[in-house]
Amino acid sequence: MVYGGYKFIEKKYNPRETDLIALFYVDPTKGISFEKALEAIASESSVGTWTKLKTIQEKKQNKLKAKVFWYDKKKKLCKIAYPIELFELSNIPQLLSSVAGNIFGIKAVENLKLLDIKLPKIYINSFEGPEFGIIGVRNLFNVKDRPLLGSIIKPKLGLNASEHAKLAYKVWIGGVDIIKDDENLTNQPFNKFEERIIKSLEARDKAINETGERKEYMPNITGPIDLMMERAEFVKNQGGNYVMVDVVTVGFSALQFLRKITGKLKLVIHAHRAMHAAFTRKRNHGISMLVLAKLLRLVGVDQLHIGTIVGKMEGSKEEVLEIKKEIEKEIIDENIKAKVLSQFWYNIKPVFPVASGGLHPGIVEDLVRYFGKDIIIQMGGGIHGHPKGALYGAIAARQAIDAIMKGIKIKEYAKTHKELSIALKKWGKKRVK
Ligand code: CAP
Ligand code: MG
Repeated sequence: MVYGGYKFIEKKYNPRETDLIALFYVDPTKGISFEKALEAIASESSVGTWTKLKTIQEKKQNKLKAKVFWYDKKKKLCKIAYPIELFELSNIPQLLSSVAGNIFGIKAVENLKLLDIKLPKIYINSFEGPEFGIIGVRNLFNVKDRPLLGSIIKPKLGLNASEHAKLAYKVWIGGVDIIKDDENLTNQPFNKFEERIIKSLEARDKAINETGERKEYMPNITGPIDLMMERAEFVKNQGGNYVMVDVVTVGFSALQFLRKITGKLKLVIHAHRAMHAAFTRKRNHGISMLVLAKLLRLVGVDQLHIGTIVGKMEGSKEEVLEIKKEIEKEIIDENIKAKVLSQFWYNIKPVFPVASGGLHPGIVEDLVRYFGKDIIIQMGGGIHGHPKGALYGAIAARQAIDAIMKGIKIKEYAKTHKELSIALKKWGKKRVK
């Protein structure tokens, strides 16, 4: 089978250590054979086009072209090895333009999903990875062994800066460790960025003094990179230790630049993934959340939303737990059934997984059963929707975590903790649909 003059299927090819390997789900267009579709994908994502070229000798291309070295027609899966010379080290946009670019639009495929990418050591080593990672964040809070508790100020939009800070203070006093802005709150006329940061950090410091616990605030600095740079510096100058970024909407170019800034300023990056589901959600088309999570670990976010299994956002148990493994572990074994390639992470620190979306005190037991204790559990409505208000909601959420840490069933603990008992009366242990 030849496509554009070259043969890309080479089942005898044995990938080199330095090759980058991509795992795809491939659904050929009606009338196109599976092999033809594989040829078209390998060609378009490496060196070829639709016709044979007169501009380069075949021998040279054979060295540089992508090779389809494995495929399973029944499962519609294939592995493609790309010589590392095709990529610019420490340049994620260029990587995506290759293995996640034109190929999604070629007529030879009806559907195409990039499921995983195995990154070679030379590529991994061209990135810094997280500045803090799980250990660095735990040291910041001096909390070594329990899940961290976060809250998102709700409503998403509508409060002014003073109301935002006052609500944050209540939730910190109630027992929450970290408070974040919502993903679409940045600098609106009713809640100006600088005023919110100043007032919220004052509230944070007041809560620290009154509780004796470390508390942190994650301001959303999302915007054009020059603005994000200014905002990161402003947060640092006001005594902040975190920035929150909507990493998909700002894009990898801005994120790679921002990572340099936060490295110098020693700011923790909390990565919100708003818009990811536009391309991760469909089983048979797009780019997996696993690939997105790997690239974000590589660039160096410290905390990343990975899904909840039990909350309001989609994400199966298998998929979410594979993502958790991928951002935490140093060595990942290949598991084709789970559509995961092997991966070494060398000296790239682990990223703190964040579970958020439709969570409330009644499902904290489920969360810890699935995720263990290395998890940041974030509640928006599950705290701000408490019948007795946000302070009670925060107390109830912290009581749920305290119960787990004491090995007491939440229902039992609620008998002697009224804030938790009111939350369970309202939401029970049900999963938000
Ligand atoms: C959660 C949240 C988060 C989502 C993000 C929201 O609020 O603030 O943005 O969890 O989803 O706006 O929905 P609630 P994911 O606690 O009130 O649901 O973590 O899947 O990216
Ligand atoms: Mg949100």
